[in-house]
Amino acid sequence: MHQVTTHVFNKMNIIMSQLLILLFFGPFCLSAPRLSERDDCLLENSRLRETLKTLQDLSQLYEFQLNDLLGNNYHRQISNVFSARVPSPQNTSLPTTGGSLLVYDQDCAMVFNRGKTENGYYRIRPRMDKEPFLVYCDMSDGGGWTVIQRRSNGKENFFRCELPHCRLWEEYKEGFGEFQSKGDEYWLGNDKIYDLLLRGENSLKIDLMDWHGEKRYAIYEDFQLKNETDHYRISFGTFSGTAGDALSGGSNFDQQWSASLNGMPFSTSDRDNDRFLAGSCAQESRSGWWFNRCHAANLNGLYYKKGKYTASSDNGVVWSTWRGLWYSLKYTAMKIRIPSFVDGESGDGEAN
Ligand SMILES: [Ca+2]
Repeated sequence: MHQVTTHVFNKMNIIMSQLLILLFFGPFCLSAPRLSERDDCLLENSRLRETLKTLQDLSQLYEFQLNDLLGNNYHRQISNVFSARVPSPQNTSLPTTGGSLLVYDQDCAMVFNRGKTENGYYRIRPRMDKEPFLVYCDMSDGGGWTVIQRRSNGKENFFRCELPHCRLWEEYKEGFGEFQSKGDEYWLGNDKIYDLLLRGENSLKIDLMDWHGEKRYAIYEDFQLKNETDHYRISFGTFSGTAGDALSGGSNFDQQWSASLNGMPFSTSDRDNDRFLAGSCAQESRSGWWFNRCHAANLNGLYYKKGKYTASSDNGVVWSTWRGLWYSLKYTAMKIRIPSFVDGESGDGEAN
């Protein structure tokens, strides 16, 4: 705790000195005489103003962190997810010259770092060469979580197959669902998730709730996807949480051999990339997901409006290490964030 507080203090001092330098030397260009130099100065001033704004935002963030560290005793140092890492100013991409003044945040952490700490839908743009898009930002749990998947009421069909033209792969690639109100369900889209994760190390947190309102969560460090050529192959690091490590297939070796999703490609009913030779996991599990032979977790499965269900295969919204394969959950959210600093003791997310 002491080390982290000192770290934040040091960061604040650096930020403050950078701010002072900018305030002293920023405006000198305004008196530049010749046109080309004047243009250069205007550009330089514009750049400095953006840097100043970024530093002010970071200063505000560090102040928030410091207050939080001083005021709370629940910070944990075991996991990287809770270590004191925030983007440094030099890593923050700044607009270049002229052009559109509309600058989008690259993810919900950047939205949060700019002081927008309300839950809700925000337009983000992880890549400048692609269009911005709406996403739900979960500002609880320390804030800044970009939500890539939500289930809460069963209104959205996650088995998007209308015969004879199943376009499941394309649907999961592009994303689907509603992006308006808090309860809306969606899959953000494999390309967008890939672009978000490409920007650096990310943690995945999965919030779950059953039909009695009981909540659990699972955190995976270093969550990554490969690109479409490699079928959005998934990988993840250390697990922590209260729901059990279902993405790794469960506790014993046999289960892990058939159900660990680490290193598995994404499958849909029109693209069978699983290891189940006799059939299609995605078809059986009514889902687009990463499958082995087949799974111990399938959060894109069929939404049953009750907990326990019966079916020819385990095709519900399943997290087997908590409620088993034959219990379909009421609420799920998958959210990603750069390793950051704050964690609420409950860790339950904002399941409604
Ligand atoms: Ca197969």
